[in-house]
Amino acid sequence: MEKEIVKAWNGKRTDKVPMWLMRQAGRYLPEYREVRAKAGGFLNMVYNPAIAKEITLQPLKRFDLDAAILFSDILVVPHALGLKLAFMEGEGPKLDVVTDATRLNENGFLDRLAPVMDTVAAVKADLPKGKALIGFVGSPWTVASYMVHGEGGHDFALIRNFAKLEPDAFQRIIDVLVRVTISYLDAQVRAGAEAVQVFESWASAVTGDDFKRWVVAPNAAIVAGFKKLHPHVPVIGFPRTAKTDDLLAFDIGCNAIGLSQDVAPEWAAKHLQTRVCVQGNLAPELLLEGGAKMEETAKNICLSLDGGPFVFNLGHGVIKETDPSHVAALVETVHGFKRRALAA
Ligand code: 1CP
Repeated sequence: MEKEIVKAWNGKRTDKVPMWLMRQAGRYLPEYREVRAKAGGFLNMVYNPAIAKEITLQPLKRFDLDAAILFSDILVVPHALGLKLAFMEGEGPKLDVVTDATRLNENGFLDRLAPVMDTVAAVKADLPKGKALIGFVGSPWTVASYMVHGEGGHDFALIRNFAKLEPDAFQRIIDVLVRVTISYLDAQVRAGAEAVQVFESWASAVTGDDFKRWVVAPNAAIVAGFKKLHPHVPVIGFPRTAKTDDLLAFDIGCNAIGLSQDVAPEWAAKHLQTRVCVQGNLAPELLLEGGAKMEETAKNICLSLDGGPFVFNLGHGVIKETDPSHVAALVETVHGFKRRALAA
């Protein structure tokens, strides 16, 4: 039987509103912090299937969420292409700087990610009944922003400049990322992922024609390549903070579109939900705050998107200072939401 959340991603309006939360596994959970302290570093967790499996399942032990998302990171892709990667406590990721695609080593790419696929298979084997497993990747533009800058928390000046001054060299890097991303998504699905999310977290760093070339085109190529291999596995696109015109241009064959909190749900109901499932979009700051305002806003999002296929989520990841009891209250609010009967 098709799981409820998978049905929703596939475009059906479900009886209840299914939900998961970006960064649902992570530093706001004391059990995550405990494992992290013992593991001695983020990458030690990501490449250890027993630990990564435990962390992936931690939020489902506490909360009645409808899906688990693989515990990993978007930067394992450049790492598996041979770039040095480190996650410094409190500083975010550091990566070798690359502006020349010939430095990327595609040979053995998937072999180096074998532990991640082992995690997927191990989680799948132990997944509670009715829950789905989400695999994911970062989109080429977002991943390339870390490769060109060598770190997170940057201002996109270097990548914008590089794309403008050396579009052919930049295109070659994007082309490698498109290719390996399709094979990595394929491997995650073969290992057991039931849906995949493509994170274009930095979509709003480009607009207009640049958005079309560096955001829309590579994502469209990934979705098309993936759909050839897995026509029935839902793809969720997440072009975070893209402007509404750009969001419309992002209609590239994804089954669902994830929305950040800056998009009005009423707008999405009218312009997106008629064609795709909509996923989103409570502000993580409201989850941090908790209480009546969070619950009212969550209900209003459910009401606005009640007319079609809908999966509840945040507009971005859970903030690390969030009290886990707020997550429990949010799950109760969303799952308690009564959808209206639609005229047949
Ligand atoms: O414990 C720690 O200190 C590490 C914090 C952390 C975690 C928990 C990082 C470092 N990555 C992750 C896990 C992670 N990353 C997941 C796991 C599944 C889940 O959602 O529960 C996922 C899907 C990601 C994806 C990811 N990594 C994105 C896309 C989503 C988003 O948040 O926009 C991005 C941009 C990254 C890069 C990254 N990894 C980690 C950090 C701190 C960052 C952001 C750096 C920056 O600000 O530029």
